[in-house]
Amino acid sequence: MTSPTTTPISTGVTMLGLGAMGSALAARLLAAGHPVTVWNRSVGRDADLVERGARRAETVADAVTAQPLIVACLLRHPSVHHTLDPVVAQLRGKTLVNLTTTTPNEARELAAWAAEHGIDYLDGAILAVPAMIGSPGAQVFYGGSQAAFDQHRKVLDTWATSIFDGSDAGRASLIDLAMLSAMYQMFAGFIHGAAMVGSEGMTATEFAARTTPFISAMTASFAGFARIIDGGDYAVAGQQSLDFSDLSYIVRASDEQGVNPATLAAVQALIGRQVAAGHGSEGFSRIYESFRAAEVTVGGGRETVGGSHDERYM
Ligand code: FVH
Repeated sequence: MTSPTTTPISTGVTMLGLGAMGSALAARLLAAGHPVTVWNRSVGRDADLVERGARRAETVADAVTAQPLIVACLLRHPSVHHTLDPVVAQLRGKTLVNLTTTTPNEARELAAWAAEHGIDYLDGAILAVPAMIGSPGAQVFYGGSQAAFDQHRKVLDTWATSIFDGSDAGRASLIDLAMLSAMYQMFAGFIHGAAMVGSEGMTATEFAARTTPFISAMTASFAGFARIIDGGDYAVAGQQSLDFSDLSYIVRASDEQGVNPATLAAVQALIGRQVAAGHGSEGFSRIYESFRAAEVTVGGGRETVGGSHDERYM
């Protein structure tokens, strides 16, 4: 006798926010066979999803009562409160996965708000563009409720590789924004270089072709910098010293070409601060110390010194 087969029940998901990313997430859920309810602040963005099988909710209240798992993919932190505060009573007992980009502290604020109202909260940070959703290169970092992560892992994995970064709801955002900071500063560096050679007629396309292999090779240095930063000894032998890394000649060259050297001048200022403090013979990763806000010991703990931006970092 054969045992009866059971059809796995797919979790029903409500998607709040149907911008480029919310629509991609909802489409992927539909493709994976999940019942999906959709809501968007302004009308007309759900037509394609409804055609593919999503159920349109006319109001946020209708949307959050329709399914056990609520996913928000809105613009910024205020839009989450703007959307969810009026329906907080209906959210009690549900799971909220917030994929809206926020700062770490904003994510923690939302987690505290959710806890106060009996909502299981998971904060997510998406490392992908909409076209990557459902493909192997996409990643989403999560922080907050481990129970929510474990229970809904199957849903989360339809979008991307899911990585749980612990119970601190702000941690996923912190890692995400730190990675974006690295990326944007690299992009700005490339564009500054393109402006330098562009001042004498080289196209950005040619500069990209010349620069890409070099910069790709340079990323291999990250691991070495990281070892020194984590070890805390910036004087380890065999490194290029900060004295050697003086960038003022590149700043001057940029200026001479009529190209704003602001990004590089900022790096030079970080170097200069460490050289002025007597660390010129140490390695480039010493500028890590220039990034850290001044701290004082208060009652056995560390506390950031208040005051203006310049007072804290310069
Ligand atoms: N798109 C991307 O590549 C990035 C990848 C990394 C993660 N981000 C974050 O995802 C959030 C949503 O991004 P998006 O690309 O979907 O953004 P938009 O296409 O601009 O759609 C924004 C949606 O938010 C709704 N919205 C805005 N303000 C409010 C509000 N006050 N109340 C309710 N909803 C609001 C907006 O609605 P509407 O303008 O159509 O009425 C859209 O649905 C975002 O955090 C990225 O940082 C994406």
